[in-house]
Amino acid sequence: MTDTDPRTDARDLLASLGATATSEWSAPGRVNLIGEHTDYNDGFVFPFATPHRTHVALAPRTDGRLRVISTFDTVPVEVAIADLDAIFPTTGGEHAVPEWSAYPLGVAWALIQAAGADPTTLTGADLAFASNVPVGAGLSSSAAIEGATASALNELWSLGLDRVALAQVGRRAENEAVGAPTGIMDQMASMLGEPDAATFLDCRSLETDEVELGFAAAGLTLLVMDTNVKHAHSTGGYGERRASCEKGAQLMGVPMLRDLSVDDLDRAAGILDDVTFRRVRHIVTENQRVLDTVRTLREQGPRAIGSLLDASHVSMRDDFEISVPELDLAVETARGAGAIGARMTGGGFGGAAIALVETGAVDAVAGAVEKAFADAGYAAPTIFSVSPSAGARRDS
Ligand code: GAF
Repeated sequence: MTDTDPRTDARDLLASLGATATSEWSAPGRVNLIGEHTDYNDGFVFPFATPHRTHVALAPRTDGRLRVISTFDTVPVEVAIADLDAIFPTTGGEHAVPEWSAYPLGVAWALIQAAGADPTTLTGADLAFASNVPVGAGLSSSAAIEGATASALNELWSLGLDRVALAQVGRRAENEAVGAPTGIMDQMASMLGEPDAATFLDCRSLETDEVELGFAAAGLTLLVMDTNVKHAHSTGGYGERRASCEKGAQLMGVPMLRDLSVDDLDRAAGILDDVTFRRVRHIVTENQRVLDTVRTLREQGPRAIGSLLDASHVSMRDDFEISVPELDLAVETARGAGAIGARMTGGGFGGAAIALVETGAVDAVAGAVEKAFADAGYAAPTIFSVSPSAGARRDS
């Protein structure tokens, strides 16, 4: 994350390679309002794009090579487009290129695969990246890189893929080039975001509906409380949770946990061991909470969704066990200070929580959370408000 304007930073970085941008692109991070770990179970999610964006400045090359550079690592990485097949797919995060560059280069590889393009015919490019999406905060800095890269190269190479196809390209890069076994939510949110709306996504059909949130009109603000506890989904707990879900579906005799409803939970309790049952219960009830949130928003407005956000957090804390003490403290303190509802957001094991707050109470809630962290001896959280923003786009 840079403090300066990331669009200017990306352009300047490209200039430092001796290249001049012919196009500039950006894609946002995302906040998930509700629906956690449901995406890879073919379920429902309800994210929105953040105002934080990753920018890429692009200059074509004549030699069939891709060179990527970013403000995170100003040593450029250069590969021949024709060699991408030899680098990807990779497994277990073992990259032949530095980890950050596996995101844009993996997207280039996945784009070529998706379009069935002949790599030897494709124009090379220099791509320079800068971002103000917080990294490791559960706000999907990775989908922002993927969305910006996919959009830029899709046009450079005249591939004509639509936004959903570009989201699938981003997910494939993340799964097979970076080695993180994630679902499709983040890439869809980053590609499809619209101001003042969240994307209600059915992860099985990939059908979407943009649902107006109306927070500002209702006098509400959505706060992000980044605990600054960093996480990564290419290692550890994320993959274990995914494996538990697959085990639960198999033992329950369904293709995916999406195919279970709350009416199946009694039967599940008789079949599954305690841990697998609780993992399954989280997914089944979380899917229902997404549906309830969308319906409640439409019928009663945003003030009525607080208890659904709260219940989602409890389910992630107790059943799915992906929260950490810092997230629980942020959520409990925000609620105690008057938030309408609060929950951790994203994959968990660190990252950020969100709180829906009366706009007039923002300072009181933020102050209470900061004080609680100081009292607990935790590093200071980073607290800011977000409003739903536009998805990936060409900026010039
Ligand atoms: C991460 C993943 F990338 C998403 O696909 C999703 O599973 C999320 O964690 C949890 O809801 O952001």
